Amino acid sequence: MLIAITRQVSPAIGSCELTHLERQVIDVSLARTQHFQYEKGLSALGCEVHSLPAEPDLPDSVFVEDAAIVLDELAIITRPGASSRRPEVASVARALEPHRRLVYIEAPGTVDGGDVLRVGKTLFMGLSSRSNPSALEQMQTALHPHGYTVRGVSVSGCLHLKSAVTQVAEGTLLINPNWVDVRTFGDKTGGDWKLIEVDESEPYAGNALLIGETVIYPANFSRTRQRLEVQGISVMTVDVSELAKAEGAVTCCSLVFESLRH
Ligand code: CIR
Repeated sequence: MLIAITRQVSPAIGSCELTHLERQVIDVSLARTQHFQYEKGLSALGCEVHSLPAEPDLPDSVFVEDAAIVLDELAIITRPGASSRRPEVASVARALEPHRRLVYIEAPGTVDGGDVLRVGKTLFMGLSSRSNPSALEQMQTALHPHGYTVRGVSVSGCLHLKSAVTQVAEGTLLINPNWVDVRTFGDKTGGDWKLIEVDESEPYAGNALLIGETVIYPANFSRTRQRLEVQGISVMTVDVSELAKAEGAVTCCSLVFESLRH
């Protein structure tokens, strides 16, 4: 069974961190409605949704993805790059504790979960304004014994690696070639990953959340969505326009993992 940890939208979301976007007014009530629809999408795809209560003092806390990286063997509790976001991790760690052994990233390491793309036993980690080589090294040390390879990847023009590239099907990645070097993903043992590029007019369209064989995907990227559907990928759209104003997208709002408890 899949578990999805989410967190309700903070009433303070209007004071979120912003790196590449101009601040716009966020309609908190609409953001909550959209977030609820997103949670319904997760449930419809078979996830048991564990929704944490809103954190009134933590504007970005709806973006739970950044607080942890959950693998079958353990969960890495991150040390987010933005200091305003560091208090978010304690409650996420508590929520994960019944499910996984926890390993903490220590200072001076910083990493946001949004920078970590897992494809099979390889983790690509964006070396962004949020995630640094010390955290990369700590991840390598923690994960190597479990057979994972952790590779640093340069990203530019976007907040996180997963703003630029995400997995949309077995062996297939959706990618914005202007934000990350496509050659990084050109080789894998046993053959290449198939790459689908976002439509040029939709630079933010690279973030999709794969659950089973369906992707949860923002409603406003119709051109890129067509590219996915032409490849036979099943797409469930959700309107996340208010969360997008906070520089968040669909992967950011959940931590999805297999329940190992019976
Ligand atoms: C931030 O700047 O940290 C938030 N406003 C947005 C975080 C989005 N998270 C993600 O893409 N994983």
